[in-house]
Amino acid sequence: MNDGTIAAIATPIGEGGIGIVRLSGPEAIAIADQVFRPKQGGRLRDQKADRLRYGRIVNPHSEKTVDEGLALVMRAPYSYTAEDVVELQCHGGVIVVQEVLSLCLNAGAQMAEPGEFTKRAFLNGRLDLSQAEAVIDIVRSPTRLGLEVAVDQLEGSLSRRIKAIQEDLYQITVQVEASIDFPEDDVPDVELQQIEDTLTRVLEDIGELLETADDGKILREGLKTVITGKPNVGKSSLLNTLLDENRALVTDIPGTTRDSIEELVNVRGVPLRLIDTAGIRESADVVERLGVARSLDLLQDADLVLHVLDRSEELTDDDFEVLRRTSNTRRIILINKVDLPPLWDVEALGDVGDSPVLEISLVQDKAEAVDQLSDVILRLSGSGHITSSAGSRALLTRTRHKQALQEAKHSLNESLETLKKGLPLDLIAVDLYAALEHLGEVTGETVRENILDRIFAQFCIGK
Ligand SMILES: Nc1nc2c(ncn2[C@@H]2O[C@H](COP(=O)(O)OP(=O)(O)OP(=O)(O)O)[C@@H](O)[C@H]2O)c(=O)[nH]1
Ligand SMILES: [Mg+2]
Repeated sequence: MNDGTIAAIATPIGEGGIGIVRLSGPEAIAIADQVFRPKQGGRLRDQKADRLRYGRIVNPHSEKTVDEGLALVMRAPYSYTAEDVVELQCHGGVIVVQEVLSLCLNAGAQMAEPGEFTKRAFLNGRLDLSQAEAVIDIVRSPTRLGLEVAVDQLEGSLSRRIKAIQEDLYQITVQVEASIDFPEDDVPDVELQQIEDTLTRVLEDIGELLETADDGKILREGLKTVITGKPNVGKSSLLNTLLDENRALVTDIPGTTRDSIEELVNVRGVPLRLIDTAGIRESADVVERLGVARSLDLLQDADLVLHVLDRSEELTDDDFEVLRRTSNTRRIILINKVDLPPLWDVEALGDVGDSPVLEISLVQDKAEAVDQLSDVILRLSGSGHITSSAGSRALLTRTRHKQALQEAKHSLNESLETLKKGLPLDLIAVDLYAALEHLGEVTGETVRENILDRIFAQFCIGK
């Protein structure tokens, strides 16, 4: 797949200052020469690299001008893909950019697959796999902190950690291989102890990395936070308050919210995917029942639940039903409407486990409510420390990384067991190689083609 020349629109479709069509591959410059006429004459293929040329983009059959624009030539290996790359910059309009792309395709380029530019950068050895993944994380990053982590990863923070672990394992492998070659020699005890120490240290390193997986996932995807409670308790008011805009309808009619609404909120650097849901109650209304069913589904895979209760109304079975359903989830209980005369107090809730309980008003003191809630969210999401140290360390940002490291850990635990049982050294070789292979999956050394396709399919076309 890596030998053709690909083309794609690299800028978002819509009106903008400029639109860019990007070409990459051996014929990139020749194709650009077919459709681009430099104002000063000559051809792109004869010019020095890394120079912008002003000129006309034309239909080569009629020489008719499609737009005026600039051409930027980058020669292999000094480009994003490490291949010859040309960027044709024209005016940023929906039709004009598509016209320029068509010209390139007619001149012999193939339409790029999603993520194909980055995939080529990986296949050509310019980025490893975790760095390529960081590219999409940079584009999608929901907060500045997430961006910092992604940029670190692009610069190799995770790759370096993995490589260091691999180095240690290679060292052991060499020792083990040596003992296999000379089976009659007894391996000295010192050496066995050394191997055991290194294995233990590597396991600790892997354990440390695995501990970062939750933070990494939160920073990349956001903490899935579901606001729940019976109707009219103030769930939509809470969404609006945290968003600081009137996103959801708020009325004093119970059952106002029918469908769930999701918005991204930045709580002191921690991204929350905040979801307002329909109030949970028994209802005869078909639409409301569908909304309630959806709310219950959302509760199933929430990372965090914000359970809102109304202190100015008697507690009902619906309140206790929601408490029961969320008892095994990380949750915060928000006793709302404390500006109104109370009809019950915290004790009435019974045992709520270790869920923090806050008393708030979303009408009288919004800022105070947001402050209190932010403190608790930071503490509870286990991400208070993310904000202080995320930029300075490697984080596992994907389930893929986590799985690979868990498998590596498993193999290494096996080899440690074998070693401790005093069994022949060559028995641990298999597990060592398995661990090395799993570690290589993170950086893409040992990853299979179908996995690669899945990873790059998440990218947009032109990236
Ligand atoms: N006095 C007082 N009223 C509040 C407070 N929070 C919300 N309300 C009012 O309570 C009513 C219901 O608020 P919503 O935010 O729509 O409640 P909800 O839980 O989303 O309701 P449903 O969508 O019907 O499930 C509105 O009239 C709000 O203005 C509060 O802290 N104090
Ligand atoms: Mg609502």
